[in-house]
Amino acid sequence: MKNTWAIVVMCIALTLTACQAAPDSKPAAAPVPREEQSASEQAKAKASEASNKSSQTQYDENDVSLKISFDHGTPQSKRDEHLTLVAYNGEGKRITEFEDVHVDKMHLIVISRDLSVFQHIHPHLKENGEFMITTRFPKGGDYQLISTFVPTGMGKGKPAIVNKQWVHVEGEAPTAPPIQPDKELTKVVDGKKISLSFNKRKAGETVQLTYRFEDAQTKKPIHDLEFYIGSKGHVVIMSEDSTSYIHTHPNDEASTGPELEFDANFPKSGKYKIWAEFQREGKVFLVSFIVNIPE
Ligand SMILES: [Cu+2]
Repeated sequence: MKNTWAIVVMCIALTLTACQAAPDSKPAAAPVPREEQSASEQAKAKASEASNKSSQTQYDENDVSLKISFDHGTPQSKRDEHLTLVAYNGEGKRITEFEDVHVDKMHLIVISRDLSVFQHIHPHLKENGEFMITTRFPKGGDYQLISTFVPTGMGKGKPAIVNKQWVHVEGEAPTAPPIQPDKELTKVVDGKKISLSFNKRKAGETVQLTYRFEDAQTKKPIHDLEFYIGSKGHVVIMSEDSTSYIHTHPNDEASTGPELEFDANFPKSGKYKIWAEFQREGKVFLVSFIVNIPE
């Protein structure tokens, strides 16, 4: 049973990764003129324009759209915001049944444009097909809402739907420090020392990320990581320009530490922020790093 679950988790992980990589790989795969740089730059600009538009119009490549609304109308920072999310099929009919994706029916990732705010929350599904969740935006500004879900009857093996939308949150918006790659990929969180290493850093190829855990005081390796929402770890990656999103899970869900390996494909060179969530002794902990991925 455990094995079956691990395989299911891995399958979902693979489809998620494949699905999320797709929108960003499209511009690169498009027939870009062979000639000078300016032509390819134009193509790039067009592609990014298209992706911006798509987030605003709730476009989804699978014909499924998602309407997100706020009880207060316009969301504001530093107060409870009640969100309602409703999915519609290609004919505009409300979808009411969903499969589990890592235990929950929907995963909602909230990331501010400056990458300083990260939330991974799980809206609750009502019988009428409305997903509801209450959250707080710590400051004003633009946020990307990334919802992952699988409507029932979508067909086996189909990738989960990853819907991305921007929302503007009213309120004071202090400027965040510019995104700077971390010099050292080691941090101490709640008494745990967490290190991240790469087998290589290269855009457009599968790269292996290894997280290592040890007790910050005793230096003893940690061997008792637990499942958190159906996985031993959730790694979410966003490019500096907020267009490339990756969500990946450990290659070996049976591992409990001290190391967990993840595969990821960074579609293009540049700076990325990487958030990772793990659980130990019933407590979830989050660690983030900023890295540079060369060409
Ligand atoms: Cu995950």
